Amino acid sequence: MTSLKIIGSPLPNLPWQDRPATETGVIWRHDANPIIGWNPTPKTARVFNSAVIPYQGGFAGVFRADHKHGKALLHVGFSADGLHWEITDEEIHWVDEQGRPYPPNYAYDPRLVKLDDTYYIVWCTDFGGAALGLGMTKDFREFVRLENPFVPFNRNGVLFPRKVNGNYLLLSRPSDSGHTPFGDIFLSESPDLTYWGKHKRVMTRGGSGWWQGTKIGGGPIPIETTEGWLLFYHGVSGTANGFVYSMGAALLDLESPSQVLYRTRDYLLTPEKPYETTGFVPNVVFPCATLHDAATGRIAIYYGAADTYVAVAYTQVALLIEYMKNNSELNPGDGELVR
Ligand code: BMA
Repeated sequence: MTSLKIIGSPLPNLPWQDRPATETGVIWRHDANPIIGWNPTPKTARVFNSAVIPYQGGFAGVFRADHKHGKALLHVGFSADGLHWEITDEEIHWVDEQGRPYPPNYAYDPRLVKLDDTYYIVWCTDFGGAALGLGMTKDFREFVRLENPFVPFNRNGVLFPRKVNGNYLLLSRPSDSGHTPFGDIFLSESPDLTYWGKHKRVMTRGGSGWWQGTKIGGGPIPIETTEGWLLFYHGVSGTANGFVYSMGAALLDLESPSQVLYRTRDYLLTPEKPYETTGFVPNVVFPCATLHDAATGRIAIYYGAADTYVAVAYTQVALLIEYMKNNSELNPGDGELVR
Protein backbone atom coordinates (compact mmCIF):
# COMPACT_ATOMS: atom_id res chain seq x y z
CA MET A 1 0.00 0.00 0.00
CA THR A 2 1.20 3.54 -0.74
CA SER A 3 1.45 6.44 1.72
CA LEU A 4 -1.56 8.01 0.04
CA LYS A 5 -3.95 9.32 2.68
CA ILE A 6 -7.27 11.07 3.16
CA ILE A 7 -6.75 14.55 4.62
CA GLY A 8 -9.37 15.02 7.33
CA SER A 9 -10.68 13.69 10.60
CA PRO A 10 -10.81 10.13 11.84
CA LEU A 11 -14.28 8.55 11.75
CA PRO A 12 -13.86 5.15 13.39
CA ASN A 13 -17.62 4.46 13.56
CA LEU A 14 -18.37 4.77 9.85
CA PRO A 15 -20.16 1.78 8.33
CA TRP A 16 -17.61 -0.71 7.04
CA GLN A 17 -17.23 -4.22 5.67
CA ASP A 18 -13.93 -5.69 4.48
CA ARG A 19 -13.55 -6.51 0.82
CA PRO A 20 -14.90 -10.03 0.23
CA ALA A 21 -12.26 -12.51 -0.92
CA THR A 22 -14.31 -13.18 -4.05
CA GLU A 23 -14.49 -9.49 -5.02
CA THR A 24 -12.43 -8.49 -8.04
CA GLY A 25 -13.43 -4.81 -8.19
CA VAL A 26 -12.12 -1.90 -6.10
CA ILE A 27 -15.65 -1.06 -4.95
CA TRP A 28 -17.77 -3.61 -3.11
CA ARG A 29 -21.39 -3.46 -2.02
CA HIS A 30 -22.69 -3.60 1.55
CA ASP A 31 -23.99 -7.14 2.04
CA ALA A 32 -27.34 -6.03 3.49
CA ASN A 33 -28.26 -3.57 0.72
CA PRO A 34 -30.53 -1.77 0.29
CA ILE A 35 -30.42 0.00 3.65
CA ILE A 36 -33.67 1.95 3.00
CA GLY A 37 -36.57 0.29 1.17
CA TRP A 38 -40.04 1.11 -0.20
CA ASN A 39 -42.45 3.29 1.82
CA PRO A 40 -39.97 4.29 4.53
CA THR A 41 -42.43 6.73 6.18
CA PRO A 42 -46.23 7.09 6.01
CA LYS A 43 -46.14 9.99 3.51
CA THR A 44 -43.23 8.85 1.39
CA ALA A 45 -42.97 6.14 -1.23
CA ARG A 46 -39.25 6.09 -2.00
CA VAL A 47 -36.11 7.56 -0.45
CA PHE A 48 -32.95 7.57 -2.61
CA ASN A 49 -30.16 9.91 -3.91
CA SER A 50 -29.52 11.24 -0.40
CA ALA A 51 -26.75 12.84 1.65
CA VAL A 52 -25.31 11.93 5.06
CA ILE A 53 -22.69 13.46 7.36
CA PRO A 54 -21.17 12.81 10.81
CA TYR A 55 -23.18 14.64 13.50
CA GLN A 56 -22.97 14.61 17.31
CA GLY A 57 -21.17 11.27 17.50
CA GLY A 58 -23.63 9.64 15.08
CA PHE A 59 -24.90 10.70 11.69
CA ALA A 60 -27.43 13.10 10.19
CA GLY A 61 -28.78 13.11 6.67
CA VAL A 62 -30.84 15.07 4.20
CA PHE A 63 -32.93 12.64 2.19
CA ARG A 64 -34.63 12.92 -1.14
CA ALA A 65 -38.10 11.52 -0.62
CA ASP A 66 -40.65 11.04 -3.37
CA HIS A 67 -44.00 11.48 -1.65
CA LYS A 68 -47.00 9.36 -2.40
CA HIS A 69 -48.32 12.36 -4.38
CA GLY A 70 -45.30 11.81 -6.64
CA LYS A 71 -43.29 14.95 -5.98
CA ALA A 72 -39.79 14.99 -4.47
CA LEU A 73 -39.02 16.91 -1.26
CA LEU A 74 -36.19 16.87 1.29
CA HIS A 75 -36.44 15.24 4.71
CA VAL A 76 -34.10 15.02 7.71
CA GLY A 77 -32.90 11.76 9.20
CA PHE A 78 -30.65 10.58 12.02
CA SER A 79 -28.72 7.39 12.62
CA ALA A 80 -26.41 5.99 15.28
CA ASP A 81 -24.56 3.63 12.92
CA GLY A 82 -25.04 5.13 9.43
CA LEU A 83 -27.06 2.11 8.32
CA HIS A 84 -30.32 2.24 10.30
CA TRP A 85 -32.05 5.58 9.71
CA GLU A 86 -34.95 7.37 11.38
CA ILE A 87 -36.36 9.61 8.68
CA THR A 88 -38.92 12.29 9.54
CA ASP A 89 -42.30 11.90 7.86
CA GLU A 90 -42.63 15.67 7.55
CA GLU A 91 -40.51 17.40 4.93
CA ILE A 92 -38.03 20.16 5.81
CA HIS A 93 -39.84 23.48 6.28
CA TRP A 94 -37.44 25.98 4.78
CA VAL A 95 -37.51 29.66 5.74
CA ASP A 96 -35.75 32.54 4.01
CA GLU A 97 -33.12 34.70 5.67
CA GLN A 98 -35.89 36.85 7.23
CA GLY A 99 -37.57 33.77 8.72
CA ARG A 100 -40.51 33.69 6.28
CA PRO A 101 -41.65 30.34 4.84
CA TYR A 102 -39.79 29.57 1.61
CA PRO A 103 -40.87 26.09 0.53
CA PRO A 104 -39.41 24.69 -2.68
CA ASN A 105 -41.97 23.52 -5.22
CA TYR A 106 -39.87 20.37 -5.50
CA ALA A 107 -36.45 19.39 -4.21
CA TYR A 108 -34.20 16.47 -5.08
CA ASP A 109 -30.67 15.04 -5.13
CA PRO A 110 -29.23 16.89 -2.07
CA ARG A 111 -25.53 17.13 -1.28
CA LEU A 112 -24.49 18.04 2.25
CA VAL A 113 -21.23 19.62 3.46
CA LYS A 114 -19.92 21.21 6.66
CA LEU A 115 -18.12 24.53 6.20
CA ASP A 116 -16.84 25.93 9.51
CA ASP A 117 -19.75 25.38 11.96
CA THR A 118 -22.53 25.35 9.37
CA TYR A 119 -24.01 22.55 7.25
CA TYR A 120 -24.83 23.56 3.68
CA ILE A 121 -27.20 21.74 1.39
CA VAL A 122 -27.27 22.07 -2.40
CA TRP A 123 -30.13 20.42 -4.24
CA CYS A 124 -32.08 20.58 -7.46
CA THR A 125 -34.98 23.00 -7.07
CA ASP A 126 -37.69 24.62 -9.18
CA PHE A 127 -36.65 28.12 -10.25
CA GLY A 128 -38.88 28.41 -13.30
CA GLY A 129 -37.04 25.27 -14.36
CA ALA A 130 -34.59 22.93 -12.70
CA ALA A 131 -31.82 24.88 -10.95
CA LEU A 132 -29.61 24.62 -7.90
CA GLY A 133 -31.08 25.45 -4.51
CA LEU A 134 -28.81 26.38 -1.59
CA GLY A 135 -29.60 26.29 2.10
CA MET A 136 -28.03 25.89 5.49
CA THR A 137 -28.60 24.57 8.96
CA LYS A 138 -26.61 24.46 12.16
CA ASP A 139 -28.70 21.90 14.03
CA PHE A 140 -30.79 19.91 11.48
CA ARG A 141 -33.94 21.51 12.96
CA GLU A 142 -34.02 24.99 11.43
CA PHE A 143 -33.24 25.22 7.74
CA VAL A 144 -32.60 28.55 5.99
CA ARG A 145 -32.73 28.94 2.22
CA LEU A 146 -30.21 31.26 0.63
CA GLU A 147 -30.22 32.76 -2.87
CA ASN A 148 -30.15 30.19 -5.66
CA PRO A 149 -26.56 30.18 -6.97
CA PHE A 150 -27.32 29.97 -10.70
CA VAL A 151 -30.13 30.58 -13.19
CA PRO A 152 -31.80 27.50 -14.74
CA PHE A 153 -31.06 24.97 -15.99
CA ASN A 154 -28.62 23.22 -13.74
CA ARG A 155 -28.37 20.07 -11.61
CA ASN A 156 -25.84 18.15 -9.54
CA GLY A 157 -24.47 20.99 -7.41
CA VAL A 158 -21.53 19.83 -5.30
CA LEU A 159 -19.68 22.15 -2.90
CA PHE A 160 -16.06 21.50 -1.92
CA PRO A 161 -15.48 20.96 1.82
CA ARG A 162 -13.17 23.98 2.16
CA LYS A 163 -12.17 27.12 0.33
CA VAL A 164 -9.41 26.70 -2.25
CA ASN A 165 -7.23 29.73 -3.00
CA GLY A 166 -9.60 31.88 -0.93
CA ASN A 167 -12.85 30.93 -2.67
CA TYR A 168 -15.70 28.47 -2.18
CA LEU A 169 -15.97 26.00 -5.05
CA LEU A 170 -19.10 24.52 -6.58
CA LEU A 171 -19.31 21.83 -9.24
CA SER A 172 -22.44 21.79 -11.36
CA ARG A 173 -23.91 20.42 -14.56
CA PRO A 174 -25.57 23.09 -16.72
CA SER A 175 -28.20 21.68 -19.06
CA ASP A 176 -31.47 22.33 -20.88
CA SER A 177 -35.01 22.02 -19.62
CA GLY A 178 -35.70 18.37 -20.35
CA HIS A 179 -34.30 15.09 -19.12
CA THR A 180 -31.11 16.42 -20.59
CA PRO A 181 -29.47 14.28 -23.24
CA PHE A 182 -26.14 16.05 -22.72
CA GLY A 183 -24.05 17.56 -19.96
CA ASP A 184 -20.54 18.20 -18.67
CA ILE A 185 -19.25 19.09 -15.20
CA PHE A 186 -18.23 22.73 -14.57
CA LEU A 187 -16.54 24.43 -11.61
CA SER A 188 -17.44 27.89 -10.28
CA GLU A 189 -15.86 30.03 -7.56
CA SER A 190 -17.32 32.40 -5.00
CA PRO A 191 -15.86 34.52 -2.18
CA ASP A 192 -19.16 34.48 -0.23
CA LEU A 193 -21.47 31.70 -1.54
CA THR A 194 -23.54 34.45 -3.22
CA TYR A 195 -21.59 35.74 -6.22
CA TRP A 196 -20.27 33.02 -8.53
CA GLY A 197 -17.79 33.27 -11.39
CA LYS A 198 -14.44 32.11 -12.80
CA HIS A 199 -16.33 29.22 -14.44
CA LYS A 200 -14.25 26.38 -15.82
CA ARG A 201 -15.18 23.19 -17.64
CA VAL A 202 -13.75 20.34 -15.60
CA MET A 203 -14.90 17.11 -17.19
CA THR A 204 -16.62 16.23 -20.42
CA ARG A 205 -18.94 13.34 -21.19
CA GLY A 206 -17.94 10.69 -23.66
CA GLY A 207 -14.49 9.43 -24.51
CA SER A 208 -14.19 5.78 -25.31
CA GLY A 209 -16.42 4.89 -22.37
CA TRP A 210 -19.98 4.56 -23.60
CA TRP A 211 -21.13 4.20 -19.99
CA GLN A 212 -20.57 7.97 -19.63
CA GLY A 213 -21.27 8.95 -23.23
CA THR A 214 -24.53 10.87 -22.72
CA LYS A 215 -23.96 13.04 -19.64
CA ILE A 216 -22.05 13.14 -16.39
CA GLY A 217 -22.68 14.80 -13.02
CA GLY A 218 -20.74 15.30 -9.81
CA GLY A 219 -21.67 13.00 -6.94
CA PRO A 220 -20.59 13.21 -3.31
CA ILE A 221 -18.62 16.13 -1.81
CA PRO A 222 -15.01 15.69 -3.06
CA ILE A 223 -12.68 13.97 -0.59
CA GLU A 224 -9.32 15.69 0.01
CA THR A 225 -6.38 13.29 -0.30
CA THR A 226 -2.63 13.80 -0.31
CA GLU A 227 -2.69 13.37 -4.12
CA GLY A 228 -5.78 15.34 -5.12
CA TRP A 229 -9.53 15.74 -4.69
CA LEU A 230 -11.29 12.43 -5.10
CA LEU A 231 -14.58 12.96 -6.92
CA PHE A 232 -17.10 10.19 -7.44
CA TYR A 233 -19.50 11.03 -10.24
CA HIS A 234 -22.29 9.47 -12.26
CA GLY A 235 -22.08 8.75 -15.95
CA VAL A 236 -25.08 8.06 -18.14
CA SER A 237 -25.42 5.99 -21.24
CA GLY A 238 -28.45 6.01 -23.53
CA THR A 239 -29.92 2.67 -24.52
CA ALA A 240 -32.97 1.52 -26.47
CA ASN A 241 -34.69 1.13 -23.08
CA GLY A 242 -33.67 4.49 -21.62
CA PHE A 243 -30.79 5.86 -19.60
CA VAL A 244 -28.39 3.73 -17.52
CA TYR A 245 -26.64 5.49 -14.60
CA SER A 246 -23.24 4.16 -13.44
CA MET A 247 -20.55 5.48 -11.11
CA GLY A 248 -16.97 6.49 -11.90
CA ALA A 249 -14.30 8.55 -10.13
CA ALA A 250 -11.82 11.28 -10.95
CA LEU A 251 -8.85 12.80 -9.13
CA LEU A 252 -8.69 16.61 -9.39
CA ASP A 253 -5.61 18.72 -8.72
CA LEU A 254 -5.52 19.99 -5.11
CA GLU A 255 -4.69 23.63 -5.90
CA SER A 256 -6.33 23.82 -9.36
CA PRO A 257 -9.33 21.50 -9.10
CA SER A 258 -10.48 22.18 -12.66
CA GLN A 259 -7.51 20.06 -13.74
CA VAL A 260 -8.34 16.36 -13.96
CA LEU A 261 -5.34 14.19 -13.06
CA TYR A 262 -6.96 10.76 -13.50
CA ARG A 263 -10.37 9.56 -14.47
CA THR A 264 -11.73 6.03 -14.57
CA ARG A 265 -11.93 4.64 -18.10
CA ASP A 266 -14.41 1.93 -17.01
CA TYR A 267 -17.27 2.37 -14.57
CA LEU A 268 -16.64 1.46 -10.95
CA LEU A 269 -20.23 0.43 -10.21
CA THR A 270 -23.09 -0.21 -12.64
CA PRO A 271 -26.61 -1.54 -12.07
CA GLU A 272 -26.29 -5.30 -11.57
CA LYS A 273 -28.15 -6.18 -8.37
CA PRO A 274 -31.97 -6.48 -8.39
CA TYR A 275 -32.32 -3.33 -6.24
CA GLU A 276 -30.31 -1.42 -8.88
CA THR A 277 -31.86 -2.87 -12.03
CA THR A 278 -35.47 -2.94 -10.82
CA GLY A 279 -37.53 -0.22 -9.18
CA PHE A 280 -39.32 3.02 -9.99
CA VAL A 281 -36.63 3.89 -12.57
CA PRO A 282 -34.62 0.80 -13.50
CA ASN A 283 -30.85 0.78 -13.95
CA VAL A 284 -29.77 3.70 -11.78
CA VAL A 285 -26.75 3.89 -9.50
CA PHE A 286 -26.53 7.51 -8.29
CA PRO A 287 -23.90 8.40 -5.61
CA CYS A 288 -24.63 11.49 -3.47
CA ALA A 289 -22.51 11.18 -0.31
CA THR A 290 -19.60 9.47 1.38
CA LEU A 291 -18.42 8.94 4.93
CA HIS A 292 -14.66 8.53 5.21
CA ASP A 293 -12.09 7.80 7.87
CA ALA A 294 -8.74 9.57 7.49
CA ALA A 295 -7.09 7.13 9.92
CA THR A 296 -7.72 4.02 7.79
CA GLY A 297 -8.61 5.42 4.34
CA ARG A 298 -11.96 3.66 4.48
CA ILE A 299 -14.76 5.17 2.41
CA ALA A 300 -18.48 4.31 2.57
CA ILE A 301 -20.33 5.54 -0.52
CA TYR A 302 -24.09 6.23 -0.28
CA TYR A 303 -25.93 5.87 -3.54
CA GLY A 304 -29.48 5.87 -4.76
CA ALA A 305 -30.52 2.66 -6.51
CA ALA A 306 -33.26 2.52 -9.18
CA ASP A 307 -34.78 5.79 -7.87
CA THR A 308 -36.21 3.63 -5.08
CA TYR A 309 -33.58 2.64 -2.50
CA VAL A 310 -30.56 3.89 -0.58
CA ALA A 311 -27.59 1.54 -0.85
CA VAL A 312 -23.99 1.58 0.41
CA ALA A 313 -20.72 0.49 -1.18
CA TYR A 314 -17.18 0.53 0.19
CA THR A 315 -13.67 1.24 -1.02
CA GLN A 316 -10.26 2.02 0.42
CA VAL A 317 -8.61 5.24 -0.75
CA ALA A 318 -5.14 3.91 -1.63
CA LEU A 319 -6.57 0.85 -3.37
CA LEU A 320 -8.96 2.99 -5.41
CA ILE A 321 -6.48 5.69 -6.44
CA GLU A 322 -3.86 3.10 -7.35
CA TYR A 323 -6.48 1.50 -9.59
CA MET A 324 -7.42 4.90 -11.06
CA LYS A 325 -3.78 5.63 -11.94
CA ASN A 326 -3.53 2.35 -13.84
CA ASN A 327 -6.93 2.57 -15.54
CA SER A 328 -7.29 6.25 -16.41
CA GLU A 329 -8.45 7.95 -19.56
CA LEU A 330 -8.97 11.70 -19.86
CA ASN A 331 -11.38 13.03 -22.46
CA PRO A 332 -10.69 15.81 -24.93
CA GLY A 333 -11.96 18.98 -23.24
CA ASP A 334 -11.24 17.85 -19.67
CA GLY A 335 -9.86 20.79 -17.69
CA GLU A 336 -10.57 23.19 -20.51
CA LEU A 337 -10.75 26.88 -19.59
CA VAL A 338 -14.01 28.16 -21.05
CA ARG A 339 -13.60 31.72 -22.33
C1 BMA B 1 -31.80 12.39 -13.00
C2 BMA B 1 -32.26 12.89 -11.65
C3 BMA B 1 -32.01 11.83 -10.62
C4 BMA B 1 -32.51 10.47 -11.03
C5 BMA B 1 -32.07 10.14 -12.45
C6 BMA B 1 -32.66 8.83 -12.95
O1 BMA B 1 -32.08 13.32 -13.99
O2 BMA B 1 -33.64 13.17 -11.71
O3 BMA B 1 -32.67 12.22 -9.44
O4 BMA B 1 -31.97 9.51 -10.16
O5 BMA B 1 -32.45 11.17 -13.30
O6 BMA B 1 -34.07 8.89 -12.98
